[in-house]
Parts: sequence; C-alpha cells; structure tokens
Amino acid sequence: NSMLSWQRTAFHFQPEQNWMNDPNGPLFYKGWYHFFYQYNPNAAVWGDIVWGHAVSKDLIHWVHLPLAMVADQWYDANGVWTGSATFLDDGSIVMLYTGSTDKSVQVQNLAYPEDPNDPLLLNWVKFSGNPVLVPPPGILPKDFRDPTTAWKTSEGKWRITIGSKLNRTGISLVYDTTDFKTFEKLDTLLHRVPNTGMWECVDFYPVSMTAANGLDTSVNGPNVKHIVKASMDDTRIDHYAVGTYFDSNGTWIPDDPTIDVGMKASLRYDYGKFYASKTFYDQNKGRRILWGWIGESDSEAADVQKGWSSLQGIPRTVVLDTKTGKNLVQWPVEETKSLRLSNKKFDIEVGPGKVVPVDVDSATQLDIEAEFEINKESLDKILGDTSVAAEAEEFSCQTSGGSTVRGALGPFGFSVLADEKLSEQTPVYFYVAKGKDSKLKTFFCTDASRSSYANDVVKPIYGSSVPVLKGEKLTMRILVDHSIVEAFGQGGRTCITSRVYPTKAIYGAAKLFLFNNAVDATVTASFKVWQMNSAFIHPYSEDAVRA
Ligand code: DQQ
Repeated sequence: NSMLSWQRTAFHFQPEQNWMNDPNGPLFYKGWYHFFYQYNPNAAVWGDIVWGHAVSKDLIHWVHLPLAMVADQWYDANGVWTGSATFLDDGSIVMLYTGSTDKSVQVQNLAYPEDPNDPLLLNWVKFSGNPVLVPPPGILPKDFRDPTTAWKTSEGKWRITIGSKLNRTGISLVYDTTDFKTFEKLDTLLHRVPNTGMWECVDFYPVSMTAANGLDTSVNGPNVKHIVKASMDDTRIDHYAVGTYFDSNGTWIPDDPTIDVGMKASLRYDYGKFYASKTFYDQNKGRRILWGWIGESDSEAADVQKGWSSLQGIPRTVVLDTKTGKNLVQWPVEETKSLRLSNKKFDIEVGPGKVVPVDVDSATQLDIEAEFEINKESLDKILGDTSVAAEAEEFSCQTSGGSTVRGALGPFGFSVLADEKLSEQTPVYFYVAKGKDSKLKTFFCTDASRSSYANDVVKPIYGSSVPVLKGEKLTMRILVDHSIVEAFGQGGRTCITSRVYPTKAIYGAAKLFLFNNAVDATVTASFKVWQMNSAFIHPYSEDAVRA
C-alpha cells in the first residue's frame, strides 16, 4: 500500500513482504554472515512459521535466499520454530530448532547443511531420527522450546539449555550430548526465577571482565562472567543478568539476586520494543553480536494493509561494561558506519526552554552521535539550592510525564521524525534528577506519545536510569530509519528501540530538533549528524551472491 510505504526501512533487515519474528541460528561461514528468521510466507501476521534465510558480507547489505526450512515433517508440521547453530570441532555446523508437531507438542530437532562446501548453505537436511528431544516428565507439551547454541563442558561434552516453566516459575533445562542425537538431561537447572512465567529464547554466554573482545560460547575461566538472558513470554521483555556459571553441575547464579533474570528491576537489553533476541560469536572479527526482533507498534489491520510486519534491529556488539562490571554495553556493529554519507558537525549552547531546528537536509535516515554538558554554573546552583526538590527516587521515564514535563536539569536531547511545527515528534533525551543524597541520577528516555496522529498506534514513553561515571559527559547515539528509532545512552549502557508512525513528519517533511526543557540549566550539545545511505537489500539471484 503506497500510503504506508514510507514506513519501510532503508537499512534495517526486513523480508520483502509478510511477517517476520525471532532471529534464528545466526553464524559466519566461509565469508558470509548468515541470518535465519521466523517467517510467515503467506501473510503479514504470525502463523505458518518457516525459516527465512539471508546472507551478507558485512551484516548490513543483505541478499535474500530461498527458505531454509519449511514445515514438511510431522515433528514440525505446526511450525519450524526458533533455534540456534553450533560449530563442531571440525568446523561443521549443526542446527537445533524447536518443531511444533502435528499435535502441537514442542520438540527439539536436528538439522545440518546438505553441502558443507556451499558457502550459501542453501539446502538443509533434517536428521532422520528427529525429534531428538521431547518434553521431559513434569514439563507441559507447550512449554519446551528454543534450544541455545551448545557449549563445551570441561569433560568435553556439549551442553545446551532450553527454556520452560513450572507453574509460574521460569526455568532453563540443561542437557549434555556428544552427537546432538542423544541427550542426557541434568538433574539441575541452569537457573530458575519464581513468578516470571515461561522463558522463551534463553541465551547463555560468557563475557570478559577485562577485555573488549567477545568470547566464543565455550570459553570459561578466570576473568569470565556469564550472562543469562530470557525472553519473558508474559511481558514480552528480554531480561538479562550477570553471574557465575558452574561447569560441574551446569548451574548459574546471579551476582546480584535482587536483579535476577526477569525480576521487575532486572536489566533489559533494551527498554523499548525488542524481543526474542539471540547472540552469536563472530569468529571472523572476534566479537559477540546480538540480534533482536523489533515488532510493530501499529495495529494488525495496518500490517495487513501494508503487507509486512516487523524488523530486525541493527546488529549490536555486546560486551560486559568493564567500567561498572555490572551491565552490558551494546553498540551498532562498526559496519553500520559504512552507510554514513555526508556529515554535519554542530556545537550549540541551548538555554532553558529552548528548541533549535538542526539544519540537515532530510531527516528520515540518520545516525546522530552527541555529547551533552550541563553548564557548570547551573549545576552548582542547583546542587547548592535546597529549594530544588529531590526527585531522583520518584522519577521514571514511563510515569513521569515525558519530554514536556520540565525539571531543574532536564529533559534535554533531540526530537527526531518531527514535522516543522513539532505537532509530531519523537524526543530522545536525558533527564538528570537530584536525589535525597544530593547526588545526581541520570535517566535516558524516548517519548513516543506525540510520535503520530494515527490512532491505531501504541505510543509509549520508554526508558530507564543510565550509569554515568565520574568525569563522563552525557552521550547518546540515535539511528533513525523511517519508522524505527534506536537510541543508545552512555555508549550503549541503556538502549531504547521505538517503532513510530508519523503521518506528517515523513519524506522531506521530517525534521530534526535539539531541545532543552530544563527550567534552570543551560546545556551545550556537541554532535554530528550523518545522512544514512540505504542498504538496498537484494532479492536472490546468482549475481547478487557472486563473491
Ligand atoms: N517465537 C517462536 C518460538 C519462540 C517465540 C515461534 C518467541 O519458538 O518461543 O515463532 O517469540
């Protein structure tokens, strides 16, 4: 539908049409990044799920390939669901995925490439002995899905984990195997957290406490922490926690039990729209990369009308924040920069209550990197002024009213996808609040409440607090791509992805503004804005995949 066609993105991965959800089995093989995904070839809504497939040399420019796996067996007749890839010691690939059987029982199946010499991995063979795992005693038939990439035990076996639940307790089962055909269930669970419901798409991987590179999934030892991530079926949020893994019995415990996986206060990959994510180790560049499914925030009717639904977020490198030791940092893969066209540099002082148009030609495809500094006089004045109320304890992006509610030290940031009159806009901003201890706490938010005149759209205010260490300036990066805004606060400590559907701020009418809604503070913003090229995702042809 041409009325809505501006919503299609220019540099985010999406199929040519119809529905997409979870990322599946990402890997790098013989010079190509492979991306598989949950796909409905028949409609723009979930159903008839098979594996879509695409390849890229750089994680940005993709070529669509024929479907990798379809629902052609009794053990996946109701859907070829989410799965993960593992590289065996000889460099060959095994894929484990969930099948929803002809009776809608969730089972795990094994598949492998038909021709290991084919860099495109076009054809997949399903193991004749499938399924390789059925729900164990005590687990309901519809609560057993999404096997992880396998990692090595110290005994040299392979180990995987699979999400489930027991009543309202989210759990992750553990199995050991040597051949991916027969499995031995451990008596222990990787982890369990009461009152979190079904755990989908569990992810488990090591991160370095000292180095900036990523770690292959089997790496363990001193200076290594382990991340457990689970996608909460009830809330549709990807929660993670940092902790310690015990190889001897396949268990894991969080560093801080008060922010255990899935608890309300626990960490999230992203405080906006972001779900069913999965990481993989990129042996090509020694990094761990995170893919996340970005669904729509419009109505199903609108998706049907436009003929497609969902995007994938720009792949992000993920590492432990070695400065805090407590959270991950995520950042768009470096290849994203290859799309940057002309840039403009700005240094602007913005007084309290001011809005400044930023002179960039077109504002539908942007990469913005910005640094903010609150004027020292304003800061000292507020910190010394006892009449400025402590509010850090109460403030939250979601409930404190959004970007129009003015505090002493914020909000300030950018309004993206805004029309000339700011009747539609999506502000991405910092809010700095004084606490009862007279210390400052910083929040990073995106306010979609005025993002669109459309009335069939969810328009949330998203965000969270963000750690700011002594001496650090406030920094943000924003990727804007027609109907998606991905925001990275403080180098990727807090990330917020929003889907927005402006009706006026489209094509040439989309503008960029800098604003400072603080009552007392003057801020200086130093930033660069790049126009972003399109990634021109290609349909499959011999030419398109010629190396
Ligand atoms: N999507 C898949 C399941 C998974 C869910 C089905 C998460 O395997 O649990 O499309 O979005």
